[in-house]
Amino acid sequence: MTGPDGATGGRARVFSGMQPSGAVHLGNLLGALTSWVALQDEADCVYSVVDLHAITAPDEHDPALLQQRTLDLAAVLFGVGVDPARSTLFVQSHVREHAELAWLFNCVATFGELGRMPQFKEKAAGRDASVSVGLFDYPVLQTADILLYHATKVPVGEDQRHHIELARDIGQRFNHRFGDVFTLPTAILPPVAARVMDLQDPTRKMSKSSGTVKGVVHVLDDADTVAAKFRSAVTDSDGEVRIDRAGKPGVTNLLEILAAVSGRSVEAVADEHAGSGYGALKSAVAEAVVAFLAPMRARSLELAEDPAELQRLLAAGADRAREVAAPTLDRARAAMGLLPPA
Ligand code: AQP
Repeated sequence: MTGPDGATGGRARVFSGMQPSGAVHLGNLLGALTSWVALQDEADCVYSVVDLHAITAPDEHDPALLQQRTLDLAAVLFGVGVDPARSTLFVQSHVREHAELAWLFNCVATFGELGRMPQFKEKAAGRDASVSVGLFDYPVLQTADILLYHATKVPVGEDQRHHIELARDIGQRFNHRFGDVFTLPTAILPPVAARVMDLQDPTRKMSKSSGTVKGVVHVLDDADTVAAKFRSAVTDSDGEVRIDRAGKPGVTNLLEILAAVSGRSVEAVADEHAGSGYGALKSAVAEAVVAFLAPMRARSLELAEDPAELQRLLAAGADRAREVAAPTLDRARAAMGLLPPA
């Protein structure tokens, strides 16, 4: 049975998005996608390839590459286990309600709160005057993405925590001023590997657009490439395997990755490897990651060979998404006093 928010059978609604801004990496997978897939068993899940977010990037915008990356990302999302029979997966720009609701929220969000977002500060660092307004406004569009679907849970990595809190604040302010339209969301972070670090610079998060070449492990990397990246991972010089996020970020990152891909706690993994050298630890992580990625990689590559089928699945997803998004937007427009078209 479908409820007023479009959720079926009284299940919780989940929303999350991923930008087609480069190849999907282990941070995206362990921070967010593993939860995306797991939540399908218990919730009504809506997932999106958020292409309107990808065009906020301060770097070059290549239209042909964006289209290719949008399809490539869809193939990986289905390949890692997003199931089109149980979940809705669509391209953000195919559901125009996202952009329109973002405008309404622009008139509720404040300049001050957006300026405090750590991700904007990082991405705009040193070039404030030349970054796009879109980059500044990114969290408002993200608020629209989430609130359009009445999502209560948003599975994301640690770097998105502030954006989800902002989405709550904007939703709450809207409801307070104009009446109860929106459900307030909560971020769902994984118990381990919520912030996977770059293997070459473990003080920085692994990233699609700003990572190092050898420090970012991609879901589509072959086994030899994965092994080589872990072999050259930067650690430290004291030679002791133990958890210490501040003092030993490289080793701790390896332990967290191993824990996440083997479904164990980071403490158990650290105990097991306490007497090992770094070389043995790196081999164990590489082996576990290769085994973890292999089936996802194979499925993603197979799906990428049939772009017409991907487009068909995405179009069906957009139709389903619109069924929830359109009435939500109508309620928001009415609450704000925008005259409905005759
Ligand atoms: N290093 C990470 N560790 C854990 N989770 C991560 N995520 C991103 N990096 C890590 C999570 O992956 C999802 C993807 O979000 P996005 O596509 O909006 O990109 P992002 O958060 O800005 O991360 P990227 O991969 O570094 O992309 P670019 O380079 O384009 O900015 C989110 O849930 C995020 O938390």
